[in-house]
Parts: sequence; structure tokens; C-alpha cells
Amino acid sequence: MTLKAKYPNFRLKGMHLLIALMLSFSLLAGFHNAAQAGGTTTKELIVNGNFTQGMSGWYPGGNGAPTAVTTGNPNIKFCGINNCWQHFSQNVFIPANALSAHFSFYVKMNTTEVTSTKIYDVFYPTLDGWEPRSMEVSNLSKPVVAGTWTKKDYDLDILAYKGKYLSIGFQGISDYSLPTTFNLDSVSLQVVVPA
Ligand SMILES: [Ca+2]
Repeated sequence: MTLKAKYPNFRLKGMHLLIALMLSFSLLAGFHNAAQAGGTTTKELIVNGNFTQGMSGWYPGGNGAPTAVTTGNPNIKFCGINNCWQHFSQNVFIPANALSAHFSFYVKMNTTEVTSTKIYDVFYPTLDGWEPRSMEVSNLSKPVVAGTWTKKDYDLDILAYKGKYLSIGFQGISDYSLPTTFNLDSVSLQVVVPA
């Protein structure tokens, strides 16, 4: 009696064993990969956020564009004139697997306004048309006066933006007298994604 006759399913059983082993290795490899993927990495989404390339990557709106300051530390100047409405923005793509996002920028203000009760000149970011006014700087933001760079931070709720484009913009507005200058630098939108 041959081996094959005695064990007609030998080859089949052998194949089953092989498949079982392969599955086991695959599962082990899967677990190994999952363990590696437990880490995260941070990605910067803003292009030319430090303005070393002038206005490149940013698109003006409002009734006038802000201007690139190229002497010394490159940054962007909003207003400094009366009756100002200057805006620019760029679109960033939020990865579908983003876990969280942090938005920040630096702003500097010099104002000739003297009131301590009413906002006449103001600067703030726009996120997808929405205005996180907690990040605004105005003629009432007295700690920012006298040309001190101040960092503004915001933890963005990205649930609505995953896998979509988000418009990141800034606008400066001033009234008809006593001008204010707002300078913008180091714009950052960092997302945390699985490694
Ligand atoms: Ca003013």
C-alpha cells in the first residue's frame, strides 16, 4: 500500500497545514505592524508659513492684499492705512487619517488708536470662513502694542475637515482714522497622523 493510498488526503492536509502556518505568520506580522503603527508623526500643512518666499502660496482677497515685508525677518504686513480690509488665504488638505490638528501664528501690532473701550482696528484668522475670534488682535489688545511678537494657538477640531480642503486665511480691518499695523509670521497648521 502506497503512502498516497493509505493517506488519500495527505497532500490536502499538508496544504491546509501550510496555509495555517502562512496565516499564523501573517497574523503575527499584522500584530507586529500594528504595534509599529501605534506611533504617530506630525506633519506641517502650511506652505510658506514663514514667508521667506514672500506671498507665494497665499492668495489675496478683501479689497486689497497685505504686503510682504522682505527686509530683516520676512513677514506679512496688514493695514497700516485707514479704511483697510486686507485678506489672504491658502487651501490645505486635511489627511483623512488625521488624529488632531494645531493651528498657530505670530502677530505683532502697532496702533495709533487711543480708545480703551471700542474695537476700531482688528486682525484675526479665518478658518473655512469661520472666525475664531479668541485669536483676534485689536486696538484693545494692549499687551500686544509696541511691536512685540505674540504667539496665538488654537487646537482645531478637525472632524468636519478630514479628507477635505480647509481654507486658512487672515484678515486685517481698520476704520477711517488712526491707523493700525498688524504683522503676521510663522503660520503653522500641524496635523498628527499615524506613523
Ligand atoms: Ca483706526
